[in-house]
Amino acid sequence: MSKATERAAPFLRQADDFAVSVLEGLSRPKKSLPCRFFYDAQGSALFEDITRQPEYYPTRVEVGILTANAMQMLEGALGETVLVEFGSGSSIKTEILLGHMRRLHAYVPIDISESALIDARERLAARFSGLNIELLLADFSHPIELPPELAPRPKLGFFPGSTIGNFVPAEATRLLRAMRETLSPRGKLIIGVDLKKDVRQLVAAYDDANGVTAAFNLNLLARINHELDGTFDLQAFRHAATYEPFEGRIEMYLVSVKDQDVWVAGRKFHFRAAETIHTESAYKYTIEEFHLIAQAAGWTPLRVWKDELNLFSVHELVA
Ligand code: AVJ
Repeated sequence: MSKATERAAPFLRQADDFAVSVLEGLSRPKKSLPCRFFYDAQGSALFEDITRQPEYYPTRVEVGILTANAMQMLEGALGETVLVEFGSGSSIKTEILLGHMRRLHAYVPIDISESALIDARERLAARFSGLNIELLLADFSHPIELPPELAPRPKLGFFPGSTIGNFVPAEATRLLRAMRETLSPRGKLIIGVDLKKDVRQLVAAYDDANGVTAAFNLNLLARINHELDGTFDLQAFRHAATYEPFEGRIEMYLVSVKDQDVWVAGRKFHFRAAETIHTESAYKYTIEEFHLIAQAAGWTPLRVWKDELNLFSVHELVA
């Protein structure tokens, strides 16, 4: 394989994954699209804008919990500790932890996006000169073998943002089991989990008055138009967010406002009026419910930190 093709491989793989997954998801009787595809450049910018909306409490509340409790969370993190972040540096949250880790052997962000890893390294190297940053291009939903010189060291995993909520409980358990294998032996995990609360507050967080979440959701159709020659009319779909109390999750949809045909990559898809495309689930847990998930994955929950309104939680798990 030529050097150029070798370099292009991860991107070609991702492009192929996008095309196959979109065509498969739109072919289902109940159409759906994987939420991981939200985060093209425009989607990532829109998500940053969502975190600034008054209704979207998770980010600012989690930042508050991390800021108030980082010293406790990092107790015992010795000079030989390796900080492993699942997902490339989540910017301010990672910086809060790194700012309290005077001595750290290495910071290892793991992501399937090479560009996100490179951005993370540039951003953090500028702020933390001398920090040993080792990028790992990998899919952390499977156990990852860390480099031999890191593996035997104490490892502190970091998985903020309640991204665990995007997985159905059985998948969340599988993901947490993979993380435990990656971090073992001598592994701990600091993980953010959004808590169950008043339904109106939950729904408002996924349907902000300024319409930024609506734009974030609709951007997925714009991405399909750009990358797969799609013909979605973004005026003919609308954003919807509901809370499913039995499942304990927010569900986001794009709703077709009329009968219409849409072409994607040369394939025709029919949408009936009011037909939906499921684009994301965000599970909300009680502390006890999340502990059951973590224990099913072989973790032992130790401490939990919450905000004073019990909106969000950060858990310490030990392998
Ligand atoms: C980045 C996955 C944690 O589920 O709350 C925000 C994504 N979706 N608003 C979440 C999201 C709609 C967010 N995560």
